Order: sequence, then C-alpha cells, then structure tokens
Amino acid sequence: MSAIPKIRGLRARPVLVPMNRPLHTASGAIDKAPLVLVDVETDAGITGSSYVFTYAPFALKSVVALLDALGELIKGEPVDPVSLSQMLAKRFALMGGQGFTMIAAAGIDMACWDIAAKAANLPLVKMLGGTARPVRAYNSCGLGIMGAAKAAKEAEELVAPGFSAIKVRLGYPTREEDVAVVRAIRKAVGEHVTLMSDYNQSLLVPEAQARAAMLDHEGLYWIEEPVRFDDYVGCARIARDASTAIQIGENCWGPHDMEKALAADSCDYFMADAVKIGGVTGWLHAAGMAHARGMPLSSHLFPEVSAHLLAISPTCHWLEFVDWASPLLQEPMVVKDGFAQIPERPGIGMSWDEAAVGRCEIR
Ligand code: SMN
Ligand code: MG
Repeated sequence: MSAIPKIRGLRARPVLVPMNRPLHTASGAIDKAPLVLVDVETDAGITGSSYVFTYAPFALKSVVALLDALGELIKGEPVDPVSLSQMLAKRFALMGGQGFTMIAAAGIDMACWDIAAKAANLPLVKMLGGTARPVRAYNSCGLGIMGAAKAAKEAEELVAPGFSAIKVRLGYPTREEDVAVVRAIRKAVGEHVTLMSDYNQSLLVPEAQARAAMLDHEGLYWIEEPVRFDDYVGCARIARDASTAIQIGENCWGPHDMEKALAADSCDYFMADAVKIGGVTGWLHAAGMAHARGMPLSSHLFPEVSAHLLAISPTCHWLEFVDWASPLLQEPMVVKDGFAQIPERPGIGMSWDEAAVGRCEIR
C-alpha cells in the first residue's frame, strides 16, 4: 500500500471573476464572483484544488488570511480529510465553527478529498463508491430582479442550451410584480420548463404566506428561502400552508443546522451548499440525514464538486448550475441536455487556467 501523502503547504488566491449574467437578488447584487482558489500541496507531488465563494469582495482578503494561517496549522499532516475536518472543528470550538471558519475549513476539506481521489487515480464520485452518472441540473445563471420583460428574454436564453429547468429570483416590491414576472417567464418558455423561484430570505412570515398563496396558482416547482434562513419555525408555517414546495438549506452551517431545519419540518426540499455544509465531509453526513428522512437533496453553487456529491446522494434532486468558475478552468463543467457531466479525470476534475486566474487575481 502506498503511503498517504502529507501536506506540504497551502496556497490561497483571491479572484474576482466577471459574471456572464450579473445576479441581482432581493438581498443584494453580485456582478463579479468573489472566489478564493485553494491549492493544497503534498509531498507526493499531488496538488488538491478547490474554491470557495465569499459573497462580497470585501471578505476575500480575510478568508485568504485565515486559509494561510490554517495552512500552517495542517502542514505535515497526512491527507485524511475526515480526520482533518474533525481536527479543525475542534480548533474552532471556542471561536465558533460558522462563517469564515467554516468557509476556510471547507475549502481545505474539498482540496484534501481532491488529493485523496487523485492519489487513488479515481474521479471523486468513484472514490466515494459511486458512478460518474449525469446529474439533472437547472440553469441558475442570472434571472435576477430585472422586471418582467428582461426576465422573459433572459429565461429564453437560459433554456436555449438544452436546460429543462431555470430559477427566477423574486421579492419585488409588490406581490403583483412577482406574479407578473413569473407569468412573463412562463409565457416565454412554455409549460414544459420547470421553474424554480428564490426569495433570498427577503420576506417576513405573513407576507411570505400571502405571496405563496398567490404563487400557488402559477405552477412554480419550488419557492426558496422565503424568510430568514434560520427561522425554521416560521418556514414550517409557510410550508404547511403552501401547496408549492418550500426549499431551504443553502445557508445552513454544517449538518447541525440542517438537523434543526429538518427537525422543525421547515421545508419540503433541502438544498445544501457544499461549502457551508462543511465540504465533502459535511455533505456525506448531510446526504445520510436527507436519506433517513426521505428528503430530496439539491445543491447550491459549486456545481463542479456538487455533481460528484449529488451522484452518491440517495435522495439526489437537482444540481444548481452556475458558470461562475468556468472562466478559470482549463476544462469547465459540461452540461448536456440539462444534465451535468461528471468528468472521468481523477479528483474533482478542476485545473486552473493560470492565464485566466492571473487576469482575475486581486493583489
Ligand atoms: C444565491 C445565493 C447567494 C449567491 C448567489 C445566489 C441564490 C441561489 O440564493 O440559490 O442561487
Ligand atoms: Mg437561493
């Protein structure tokens, strides 16, 4: 048996990647994707790569500084992602393991799983015991708050490459505007396209109940994050009354938050963010929890690693496709006929296009 590689160093680079379709949500706008690229180097000559998303450019340097410090902490350790994840969680116990600490730890976790899979010469999904099967994806690029006319046009563009599902951001000043946008999109793309919606936590419970009641007649596939992500009890009230499915979870930090959401019966569908749930290690726990409850599990952002993870999740539902990291990748994720294709390359399958990274790097 070959020796387990040991960590030699960590490189964290902040980048701002121009987005093909800027995203204006009810809780803030993003026109460049603030990402931190993580590369973990080993004594076996294998480098593991991942990226995390910091939501706002002002957070980039803090996350990089934290990753640099954690890189020193894990230097010399064997690449055992589960053990490393437990070690870091212990180190965060007094400080709090949510927010930047979780984001940084998840970046390390995903890069270490990438190393483990590369060392085994297997794509991550096979390393985890699964098959590189296509994963159903919806096109989540753009379709922000932009008014009915622009949304209808953008929706048409989003289904054109073969997607059968798209997601519209809602939370316009009035209920009538929300309904008008949904109707305009439906008219543009037809009855056969699956249409998800997302409020990005922008409502209070009574308003969310009123909007859900109106939208119940509009054929939406789900209503996402109608209220504060951690108002699980309020969300449960909305889910109980609405006939449209309620989707939450992208802001749950680790399986512990997920457990609270599930225990409160807060939603019909659950969506895990590969970073906030705790990287690959956190996802494995989340997949088991969703399985035990019969809860459909979707992904949030990070389509490259999420495709591997959804493919081994017993209650696999939908992959959220965004192309934000694509400009930085030598081989960007491929979606064919609405299905994400898992590459046969070892690991997660991401190699940086260094010239592109150089153009986007923040100094
Ligand atoms: C979302 C959240 C955060 C950043 C971008 C997009 C949105 C989604 O909630 O689910 O896509
Ligand atoms: Mg969302």
